[in-house]
Amino acid sequence: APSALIGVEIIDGIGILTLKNRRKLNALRRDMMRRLTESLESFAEDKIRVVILRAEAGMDVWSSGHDITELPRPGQDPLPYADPLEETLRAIRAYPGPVIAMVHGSVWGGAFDMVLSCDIVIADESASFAITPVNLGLPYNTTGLLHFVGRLRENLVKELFFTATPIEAKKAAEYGVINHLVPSAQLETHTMEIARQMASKAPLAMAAIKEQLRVISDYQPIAAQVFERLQDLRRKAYESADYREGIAAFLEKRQPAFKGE
Ligand code: KGA
Repeated sequence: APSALIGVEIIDGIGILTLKNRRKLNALRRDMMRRLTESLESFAEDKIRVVILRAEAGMDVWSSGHDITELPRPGQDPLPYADPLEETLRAIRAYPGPVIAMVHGSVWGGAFDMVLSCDIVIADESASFAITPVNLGLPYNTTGLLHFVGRLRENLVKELFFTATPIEAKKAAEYGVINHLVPSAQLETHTMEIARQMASKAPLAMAAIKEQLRVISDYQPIAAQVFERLQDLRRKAYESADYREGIAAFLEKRQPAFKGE
């Protein structure tokens, strides 16, 4: 059952959402993303003030990112507006209270975007972060790039995207991906402490501040012509043989050979 792949609990008034697709290293399936979005909506209705997003205990991969087997086939935009992962990112960003990412293990692709969409990141030494669309030949979406540029320095964003290589916890903390880097044994208690502290503050003021910050950081006007040019660049990439090759290579468990066409 899809709902079994997402844990939904409320502990001490804190909403806790747990990724539990262990067999596929928490690949972000569509049904899981719908469940996450719905859970955030019901937490908001129940006036849950703070949410923690985590992976099931004992996993060394926090999430392997977008479920690659569910990516729209080559020739179609891989990250359309209505993609369930995109909907979840919007739900996290619009949640009327803090959403804390609690990270143990490696974070890949769209899961990194999800972590950056949270308000605060608390992680241990096992955490690492990679954004990997160039391993697949996948043209990332403009909104997603804005998420990275809004949070991180541009030279780091470029290094991450162009190498698709994970950065380790220490460097991630240094560069501001992680708010608090704590020993593994303290990850849960430290995260709950910060969650409780935030939950004791004035929720309406917090919701207003979060929404203002969201609108300010989303406000990046692009002329229609410019946006259409960017879409053409993206289309050229997702209609290419390389994107087909990138997906095929992952499914066949081999290295891709990219030709630039
Ligand atoms: N989607 C679907 N299945 C996945 C998956 C994914 N993202 N990642 C892993 N799996 C499956 C994998 O096919 C295998 O299935 C199982 O999970 C264990 O993985 O058992 P099966 O049926 O063969 P694996 O590879 O055997 O484990 P590992 O050797 O321990 O390696 C772990 C990592 C995480 C390093 C490896 O699985 C990996 O590289 N996964 C892909 C990571 C990634 O690049 N994700 C980004 C996805 O793209 C994305 O989010 C976007 C939108 N993007 O980047 O633009």
